[in-house]
Amino acid sequence: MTMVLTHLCDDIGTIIMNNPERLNVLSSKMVDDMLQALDQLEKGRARVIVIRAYEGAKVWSSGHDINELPVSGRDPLPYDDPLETILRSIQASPLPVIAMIEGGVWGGACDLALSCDILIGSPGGSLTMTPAKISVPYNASGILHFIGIMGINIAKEMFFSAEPLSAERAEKLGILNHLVPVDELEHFTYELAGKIAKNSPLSIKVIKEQICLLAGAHPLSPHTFERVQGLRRLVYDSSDYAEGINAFLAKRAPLFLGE
Ligand code: YZS
Repeated sequence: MTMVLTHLCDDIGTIIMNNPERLNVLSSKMVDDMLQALDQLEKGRARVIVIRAYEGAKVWSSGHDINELPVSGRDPLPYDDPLETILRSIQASPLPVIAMIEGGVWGGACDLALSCDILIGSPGGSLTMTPAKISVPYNASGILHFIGIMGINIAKEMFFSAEPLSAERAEKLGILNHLVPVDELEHFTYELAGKIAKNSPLSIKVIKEQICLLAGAHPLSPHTFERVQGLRRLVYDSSDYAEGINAFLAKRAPLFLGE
């Protein structure tokens, strides 16, 4: 039985985490199903993806399946851990991914939400980082991820206190892009997704990867610099680039072909 529901409508793909009994715990089965859904949507017509929980969820996701954490002596979050795999897949996806968040987000599910490109939450929701609660050291890529998004002091408070960070505070801190009343959350999310879906997929794909590469805050290696230049050339050499300019000048909607 699949743990996710997948939809595609108007070039917007949706992945619904759908395991109410276990509060959308990120078990290896849930992650496998999410990876399949992501792959299917990336290969299809989707131009933007929304990741959400089932309707009315009080818990968006309860994080890594604690039952699957390895017994002592082994790294609880190794590179090939299912949770780490889905985080990298979302970050590396050529499509913009929107996290539509209602309810509580726990542990590794916070990293999952933060791996999305845009986060939209609603009052009453929260983000709680729990490694210190179950004596998990977390991991370098995850910690760097939190520092990069929320700054060192908020990251320390989240990790050290393991206390919920309210959606209201997360929006003030710029962690959430938008805070929307829960009864408007779906409409707001899909309206924004629709606007993104109308723009140049090639340009968005290339800008997303450039942001990811440059946000790494490491000195640019020659390889990274040349990769960034090559990505940019992909777009300004494309017919979409000419189409975008011609459509604007002709005052008509662009027809982007992704090439
Ligand atoms: O008792 P049953 O069998 O019905 O199962 C319960 C919970 O045990 C289960 N469950 C989980 N099972 C495995 N791993 C989880 N993360 C997990 N969360 C929940 O789901 C059934 C319903 O849970 P209840 O506790 O009865 O529900 P409720 O009283 O509404 O409380 C909901 C919360 C989410 C507050 C509560 O379930 C909870 O605190 N769950 C643990 C949340 C957590 O700490 N997640 C982070 C796990 N760790 C990680 O993601 C990383 C390794 S790290 O720690 O590094 O961030």
